[in-house]
Amino acid sequence: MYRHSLCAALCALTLALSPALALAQPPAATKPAPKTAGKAVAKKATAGAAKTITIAAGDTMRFAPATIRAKAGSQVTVVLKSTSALPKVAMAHNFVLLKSGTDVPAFATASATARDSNYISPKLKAQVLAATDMAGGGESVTVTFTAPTAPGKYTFICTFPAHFQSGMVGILVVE
Ligand SMILES: [Cu+2]
Repeated sequence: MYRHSLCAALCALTLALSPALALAQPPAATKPAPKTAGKAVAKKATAGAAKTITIAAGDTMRFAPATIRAKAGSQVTVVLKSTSALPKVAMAHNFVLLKSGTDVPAFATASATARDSNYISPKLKAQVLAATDMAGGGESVTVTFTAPTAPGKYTFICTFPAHFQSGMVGILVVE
């Protein structure tokens, strides 16, 4: 009786474990998969410094958010989305990040009339760290750049005529 019940118990145990055993031993073909996944994760982690920041701007002529952050020397992608309901000729926005020490009002004034060069003053373009094209309502424009290596606050503006003067300005905090 004892033997019989022991056998029954063992058999039941074996039966209960067999699916688990089968699962614990994946077919050889699937073995490399976790390795590949591990590598992909490692790559992503290395490129983890890259950061995408989405900024919206509409007819109120404000960047939302107006303060963005990045690690010094990191890769940053800024996506500027215009939510304007007006025609592009009347309301377009860009993102222009300027070197520290730039005379921002002078840059904005000179660039507002530089329509042929995408509203970036050719004379002052050396002050630009990164700039997108102009985005009309419903459009998105993107720029990828390396954040300055010196921590600090960097100004970005929209150079569409009168927008900076209306308050379309923001700060990139490099930390
Ligand atoms: Cu604008």
